[in-house]
Amino acid sequence: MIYLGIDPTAGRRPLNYAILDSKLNIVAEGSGHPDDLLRTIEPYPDIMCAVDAPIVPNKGLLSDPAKRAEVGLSPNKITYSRYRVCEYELRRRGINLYRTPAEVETAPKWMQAGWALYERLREIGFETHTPEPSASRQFFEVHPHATFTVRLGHVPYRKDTLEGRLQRQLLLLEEGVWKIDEEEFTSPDLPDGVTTVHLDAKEFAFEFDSPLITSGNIAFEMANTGAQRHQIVIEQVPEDFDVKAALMSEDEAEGMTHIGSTPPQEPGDTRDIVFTNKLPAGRYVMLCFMPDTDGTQHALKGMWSEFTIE
Ligand SMILES: [Cu+2]
Repeated sequence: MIYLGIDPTAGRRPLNYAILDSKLNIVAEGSGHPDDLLRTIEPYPDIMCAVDAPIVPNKGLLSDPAKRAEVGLSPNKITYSRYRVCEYELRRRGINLYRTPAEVETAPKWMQAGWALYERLREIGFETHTPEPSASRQFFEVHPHATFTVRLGHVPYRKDTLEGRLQRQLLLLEEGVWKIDEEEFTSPDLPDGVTTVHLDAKEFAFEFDSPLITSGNIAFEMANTGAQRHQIVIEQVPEDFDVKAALMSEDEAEGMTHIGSTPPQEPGDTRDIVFTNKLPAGRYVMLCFMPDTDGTQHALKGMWSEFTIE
């Protein structure tokens, strides 16, 4: 069995996709035309496929008084009458998403790309997923924002913000549903000439001896001395970068350069953080985006620090 995720778009390459094997390792990812994708998946008899697009145009069920009564809407009003039932169910739970029209021609281009794709998949034996499946190739509709909201237990930050990306990546990492194959967490010996800076991570601060950071030839020896799990994310930022404002903002922070990050560290853990390349002169911020018991990210509770390399 392989797992295939597809995101239809309105762009020149009408879909993005990723394929995971049965052990959830990424075996392929890319973008292109349905033809390219169908060639790629041809060798696999068993495929579970999730598509980020409505599976059918709107059937108008919510304009039927009986159906409206059944889902708790006032039968003779028109609220939500232009939404699909699933869209109404998500929206009334605070999860906003697109509205799927009834007419194919008036639908956004990416939805049309989605319907064309579902059709192509049907032609090669895919059937809609059911709880007791008979087909070995199945697809279903997903709405990733809804999935992340349910898994996290709250609505995440927008996906185009740094915080939002990290929330999603951490969730995937923690639930073990995604493995990053090109990153390896090893314990290499420290190269010569490297100054090791001890770093305590606890609720909710990083503590380290900043005068020790005299050049970019450094390594951190991070110890989680707190009671919760912590991580360190290091970003290089411009001289005039307002870290607090960036953390509070819904918009994507501009000018940050990602240097590296650790996976979540358990209380009591110690980890050496070694940089492959000597850090260039500049201003750096370290942050922890692990969630507190109330779901707030540690960085928002003050778990961030900065250092400068001359
Ligand atoms: Cu933390």
